Amino acid sequence: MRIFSGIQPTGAKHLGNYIGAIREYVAYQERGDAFICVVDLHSITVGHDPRELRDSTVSVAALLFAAGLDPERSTVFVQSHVPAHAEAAWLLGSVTSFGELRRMTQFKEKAERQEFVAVGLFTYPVLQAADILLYDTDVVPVGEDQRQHIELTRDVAERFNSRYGETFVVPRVEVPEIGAKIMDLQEPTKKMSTTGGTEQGTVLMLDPPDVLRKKLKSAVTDSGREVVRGPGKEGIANLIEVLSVATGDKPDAIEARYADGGYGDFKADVADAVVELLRPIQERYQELRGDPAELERLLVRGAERARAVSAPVLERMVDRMGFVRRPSG
Ligand code: ATP
Ligand code: LTN
Repeated sequence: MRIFSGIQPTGAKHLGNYIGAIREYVAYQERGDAFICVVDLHSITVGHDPRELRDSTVSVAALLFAAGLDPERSTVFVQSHVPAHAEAAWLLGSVTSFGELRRMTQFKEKAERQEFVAVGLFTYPVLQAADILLYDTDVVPVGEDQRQHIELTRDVAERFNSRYGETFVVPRVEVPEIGAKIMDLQEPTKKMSTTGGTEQGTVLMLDPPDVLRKKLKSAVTDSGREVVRGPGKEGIANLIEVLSVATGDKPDAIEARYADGGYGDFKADVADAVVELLRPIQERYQELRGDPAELERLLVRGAERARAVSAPVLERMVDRMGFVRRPSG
């Protein structure tokens, strides 16, 4: 089984990214062949700072290895190192309609926050479809917010296959059962996000323990004292999911354990669990960042493997679409 997912090198990665996505990539490598791409070409679609892009690309790659992606089993690579992505995106642009892209909620939300709305922000999902389809991907693990983009990818793949003949594997989306949408701790009706959330409500994977504790203990809850999920209890429900993922205990068991013990002890336990969850990742991250030559070596190897797998798929696209065969070399 081939899995593929992408993560942007923008903003610091947060607990939602870890629980909804990164943790899943790591789990999937037990079941199949994982390709995880740091999507730098996507990250330039909203105004970016060139001085930061290089560092954040390497930082996110280091975080992926630190979180448990094993370079022997999985392929972690940088999107711009494999030019086939941009090329395939151009080709798929003719198999995707304006109307389809106009309906994408991520575009609508992000465009609203921009003064300058780049064409690249509009065609972002086409590049995402290219990422996925170039690897004959079976499963795309993502958080809930990406479901619509994967549905579009499926539609584009099916349309291409019916216009030009069987070319692509049609991938399926998988979102985790628990933690597919971690909420902002201060505004628990909005997803946790570095671009659209609150600073205090966004737990960063690299926040030091005292900051983690402070953010989690000051999470907005409700005026009750029952640790249960339910209407009006988004804040508590969110913390139950976080604790469930951090400890491996089922949400029902957590509700039973804290019953009506009040929020204080519960929040303190969530804070401790998150600190322990992130501690080993933070330690490995620091070690990796201390060895830039090794990181570079890992990314060179990742790019080589990604090129080898995607090249024949791009060939297939070019061929089916009727382009004159390319001179070799
Ligand atoms: P942000 O909202 O912070 O800008 P993002 O969603 O735009 O992040 P990425 O960092 O590329 O961009 O996301 C990587 C993965 O994390 C995606 O699969 C996405 O679905 C998932 N993800 C993002 N936010 C959350 C969240 N709050 N809960 C669960 N999963 C999330
Ligand atoms: N759009 C995604 C990032 C992304 C991705 C992908 C996810 C780019 N290419 C391919 C899965 C598969 C996001 O904003 N999180």
